Amino acid sequence: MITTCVFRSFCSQSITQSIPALPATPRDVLQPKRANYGQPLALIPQRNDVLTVTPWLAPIVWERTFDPDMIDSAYKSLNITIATTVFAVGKYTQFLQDFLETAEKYYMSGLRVHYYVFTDQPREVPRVELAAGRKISIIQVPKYSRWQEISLRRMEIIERHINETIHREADYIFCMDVDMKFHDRWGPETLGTLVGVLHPWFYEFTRDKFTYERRPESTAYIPMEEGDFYYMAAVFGGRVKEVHALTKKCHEHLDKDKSKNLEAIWQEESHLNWYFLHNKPTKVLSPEYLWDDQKGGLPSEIKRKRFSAVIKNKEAVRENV
Ligand code: 5GW
Ligand code: MN
Repeated sequence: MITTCVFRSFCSQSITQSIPALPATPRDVLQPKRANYGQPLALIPQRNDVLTVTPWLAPIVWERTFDPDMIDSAYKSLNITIATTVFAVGKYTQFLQDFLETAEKYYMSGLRVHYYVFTDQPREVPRVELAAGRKISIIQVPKYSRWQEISLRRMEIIERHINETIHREADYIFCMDVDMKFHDRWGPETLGTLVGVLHPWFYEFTRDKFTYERRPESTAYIPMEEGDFYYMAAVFGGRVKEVHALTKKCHEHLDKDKSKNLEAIWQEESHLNWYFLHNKPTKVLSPEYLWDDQKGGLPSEIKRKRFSAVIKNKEAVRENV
């Protein structure tokens, strides 16, 4: 008994003393303004048809696993900025209008968003009316001669740009493909330290069917008996510092492979999957957040199509292939 008491008084004293040194309330402590929401019931799962938490206890975000009003009210008061990068090189500038217009309608409504458009033709970036608190920066990038370079260089360019400006200008970042449209709410329920999205063509398969890089010589190598999910590279995100670490490591690995004349089977997507296997995402988004219009009708587990790849005429938009 005496030992416990001594320990307690020692403990509380040292906690009191250390309070001034503690950082301010971290941004992921949520303080929603509303009190009158439906009670979460410990014996009633929100979903019984899908996995809603990973084995490392990261939530998997599906419709009905969160209360959108509560999430909105909790994030509104945090005053955060979400950087959003998108590449539009060559003929891909034609996707910008729909991407930006639908983002203004559905993406992070009511929050500060800073779009970074990387393009070889700044004049082709359409003028889209932005809501209050939202802005767009246009960054000129070279037009690479091989199409693979565009996707390979994205990691390097994002890494450099986070270093140069984004780290000062934003709290969170999402990096997205441009051949996409928003169709429904994409809100702050998607924010987390490190965020990956389930690939809409692979979420029903076992790991041996995933198109990971299978050659041991590559830095993206994943053996058959390893792997959690197959993540799609069309979206990844998180806290700016974490995404900087991700792009830095993937860039490093892309260069290392290149020096051995290797190119991973799905370029940066293979490296992203390696990264997420070894650095588990703290939040995983369901394929609601990354659908593909080519998949046609929605299966019953997909209650909402929030963001989806448009059907593109690859011959018409892709040069140098
Ligand atoms: C990509 C593949 C072959 C030839 C060209 C490209 C390409 C990609 C391009 O010419 N310009 C360009 O800006 N990109 C960027 O890379 C776009 O942001 C695009 O969304 C992203 C990934 O390429 P995608 O969307 O063609 O790849 P998939 O796998 O989604 O079809
Ligand atoms: Mn795409």
